[in-house]
Amino acid sequence: MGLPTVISQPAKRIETSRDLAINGAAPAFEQPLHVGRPNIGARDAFLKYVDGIFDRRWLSNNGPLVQEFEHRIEEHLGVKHCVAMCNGTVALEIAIRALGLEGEVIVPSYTFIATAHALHWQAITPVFADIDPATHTLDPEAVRRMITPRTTGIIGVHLWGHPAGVEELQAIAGEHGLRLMFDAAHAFGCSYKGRMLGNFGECEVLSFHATKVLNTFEGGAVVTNNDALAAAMRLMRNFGFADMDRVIHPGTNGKMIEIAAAMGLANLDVVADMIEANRRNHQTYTEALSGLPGIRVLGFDEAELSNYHYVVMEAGGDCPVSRDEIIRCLHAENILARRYFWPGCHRMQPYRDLFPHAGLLLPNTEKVAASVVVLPTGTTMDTEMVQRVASIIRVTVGQ
Ligand code: T4K
Repeated sequence: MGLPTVISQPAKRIETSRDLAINGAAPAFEQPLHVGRPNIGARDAFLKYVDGIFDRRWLSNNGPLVQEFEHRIEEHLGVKHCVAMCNGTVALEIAIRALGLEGEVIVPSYTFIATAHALHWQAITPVFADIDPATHTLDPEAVRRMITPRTTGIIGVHLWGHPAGVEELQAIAGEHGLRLMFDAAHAFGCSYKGRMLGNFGECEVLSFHATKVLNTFEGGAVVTNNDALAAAMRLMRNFGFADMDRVIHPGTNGKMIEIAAAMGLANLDVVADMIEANRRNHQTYTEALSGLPGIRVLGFDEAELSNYHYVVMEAGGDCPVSRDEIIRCLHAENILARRYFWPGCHRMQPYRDLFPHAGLLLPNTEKVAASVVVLPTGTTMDTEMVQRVASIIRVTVGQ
């Protein structure tokens, strides 16, 4: 799609990248606005925890702060076990292994690549099922169509913090004797029917990566209400050691370190404020971008708790400019919006070579992946900044 809409409205062009090209003006924002700028909470509390780490000289291996962090997460989510790990990807790998998944496992292609890689890394075939374009999460009917005699499990992804068809997937898993787990990397602080995500399926995997609503620099966890599963994962994250000298299971090094737990604890104290900042920004974007042709900001169910951590805008249908043109304009203004999770895992390696025709079964994935723009939010963005970003988008689409 070309550029004529905006160019025909000179009074509104003042801040767009087209003007940069035309008159060399400075970008609208001097410093880049990032999607995923880390939330840094209670700095003094964090530094106090760090002093304690140095005083104790206990840096890793199931230290006291990791244990405290696990208890705080269990309380927060109302879940029986939190097994903290070094990152969300290793947490996925360990959960998959602890559940005994093998053969084929059904996952969405529209997710971060780690969901698929955690399977492939363990010689399990990720089978990509299509998504519901309204929520961007697995379409249960599409999941049914992908079941084969080799299928052993389903991994639903609560993408952007939207619950992933929890009851429908549970029913399918029950009917076919499949194991069900969730990738809840985006979903800390979100609920489904009044219960916190983290309590569904056989286990759920959280990410506490720097870019997530609650961060531990790098980190992750598996949460579960299943005692035996939690015990198996505790062994697996620590090389299979049952005690000082006794290894009773294959394992890896998936441990969270003390400094990461310190960051998590300090951030947990103020995570409600972070979520409130996200909610405000999301509302401002939604209002400021309403009524634009072909533009939709994904909403959240206001009856549930949500972390509002991703502001996801779709540009499609009768939008007069393409998604990529919008991204180009925003980047020229130093607004580093992202095309998550374009082009879909099935178009990334090794899956692209393994399943060259997968796209034929994934029409919604292809359409959504081609239309999403994820916008900057979080505690580093205030209402005025959000309004400026939105006004640049309005001008870019010619309104
Ligand atoms: N499942 C799902 C559904 C996931 O989304 C993820 C991770 C996982 C599983 C795996 O969990 P982890 O193993 O990561 O715990 C980022 C994150 O690295 C990744 O954690 C996240 N999903 C994914 C959605 O986003 P990129 O490729 O976007 O990272 P990058 O380096 O481009 O950073 C994003 C933006 O944040 C940049 O504009 C820069 C800014 N940034 C980043 C960092 C790390 C900062 O300003 N400061 C920072 O410290 O993947």
